[in-house]
Amino acid sequence: METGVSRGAIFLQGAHVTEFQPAGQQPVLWMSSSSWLEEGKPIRGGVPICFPWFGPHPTDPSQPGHGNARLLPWEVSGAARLSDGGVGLELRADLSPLQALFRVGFGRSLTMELTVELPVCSPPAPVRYEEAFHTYFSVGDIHQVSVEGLEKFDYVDTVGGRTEKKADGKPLRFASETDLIYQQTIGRCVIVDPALQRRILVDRAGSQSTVVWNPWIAKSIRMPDFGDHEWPGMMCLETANVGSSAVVLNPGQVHVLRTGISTAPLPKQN
Ligand code: TA6
Repeated sequence: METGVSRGAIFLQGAHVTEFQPAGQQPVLWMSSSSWLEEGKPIRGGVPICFPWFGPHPTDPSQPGHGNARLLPWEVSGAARLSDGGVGLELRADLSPLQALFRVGFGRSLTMELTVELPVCSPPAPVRYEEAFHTYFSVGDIHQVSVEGLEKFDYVDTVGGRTEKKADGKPLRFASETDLIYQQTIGRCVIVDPALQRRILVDRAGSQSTVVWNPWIAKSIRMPDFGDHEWPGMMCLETANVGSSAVVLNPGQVHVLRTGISTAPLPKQN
């Protein structure tokens, strides 16, 4: 959809946002040119909604990676004009016993909100789930990119296993396959992209985990729905609740995961 302030696109499958481009700017989200766009197959790029689990299913290897919500058709339950001239949409999915409501705003910024409810009439037992906005960002050159806002958080490096690593106080940079899970993260992250002369600001609420990913060369080649030479132009920075930060709801409880994505120029070099 095209409004005066931005253009955006969303698939009913997975309530999957595939495009967000503020007026007069470069696209903010990245999509692989090799992505499948077939019913029941995951879309490579944009914002996969990982829910109600993240990564491999905890007990059933026959289940899809990153949950089944991104493979199911969601139902549009509302649409509205935003105060800044953009468009907002609301989509629902029944992942019993959990009920999911996704609200997206295609305005001057991209806003996304996942509300999950365990209905009060559910069996009297808590339900644990994981969730992530697995957002693929478009960058000019990953070798020049740095990420601010994670400097003071310890993390787990999941490349080749799981290695606990201490915060190093420096902006994150990329020099090889990168797959990091930060916990207890709060506050804004900033993707600094000198090649596109911009910053991407990622604000979060209701999120304790942040995941950062770039597949680099070998993993890109291994993925049939990811172009072999596309990795320098993308990175994932995911607003999430995964692992030790998974959400637990009792019947009648609700949890909301939110993110707001906007762009800004690079600070002037003095
Ligand atoms: O978020 C990082 C990650 O878990 C990576 O390990 C990689 O598997 C990526 O997600 C993509 O997962 P997908 O199932 O969409 O291919």
